[in-house]
Amino acid sequence: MFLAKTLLGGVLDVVNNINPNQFTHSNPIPQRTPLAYAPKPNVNDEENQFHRVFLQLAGDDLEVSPNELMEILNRIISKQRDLKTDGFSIESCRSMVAVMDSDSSGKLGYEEFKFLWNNIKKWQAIYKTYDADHSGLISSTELPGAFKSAGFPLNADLIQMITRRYSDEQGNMDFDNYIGCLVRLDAMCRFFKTLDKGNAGTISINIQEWLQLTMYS
Ligand SMILES: [Ca+2]
Ligand SMILES: [Ca+2]
Ligand SMILES: [Ca+2]
Repeated sequence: MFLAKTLLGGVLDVVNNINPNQFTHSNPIPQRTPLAYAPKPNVNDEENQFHRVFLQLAGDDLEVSPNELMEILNRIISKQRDLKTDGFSIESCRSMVAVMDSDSSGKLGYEEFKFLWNNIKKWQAIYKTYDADHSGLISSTELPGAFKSAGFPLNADLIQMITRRYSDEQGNMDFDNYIGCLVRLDAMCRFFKTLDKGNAGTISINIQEWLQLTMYS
């Protein structure tokens, strides 16, 4: 009981001294548009090209499953020599799909996937910029700047907690952990904003909502 209280106290402390309005999370994921799969004449080449790539990756069901996501991400990062990673695990891909799955299909449709993809591209550029010593890893001193640049100016307590969860014993975060962490952080901030309707900085949720949020993530 004492331990539980202490742990909860620690979490509450962390939560109390941050201001959610400082965070610049992504906009809401666009709702599924059934005709979005077919290339449209009025969109640019880049969009059409992305459509084609998506169709290839997604296969017959037109959705990207956690396994398909893992395959794509690992194929791409294996070509990036300046990023250190031990590869995306199926568990981290399941988690990313869960927090991005706005229509609860269990997989990523076109809009959901595009949303995730654009964020990964943006965060990859930040990773390379903030990897000041070119170690291929984000060290504990590089981390605050990188996360701030991604839109999340975290306080020291949160940086410490994130390092404990996502970095190795030397305090280094590799690329797959970094992306997994940011996808989750961004999604959790988005969920918070959705629930914080009056922009008060606090939310009230019941056990059902809490479990839906935390167990499918
Ligand atoms: Ca598929
Ligand atoms: Ca989905
Ligand atoms: Ca580094």
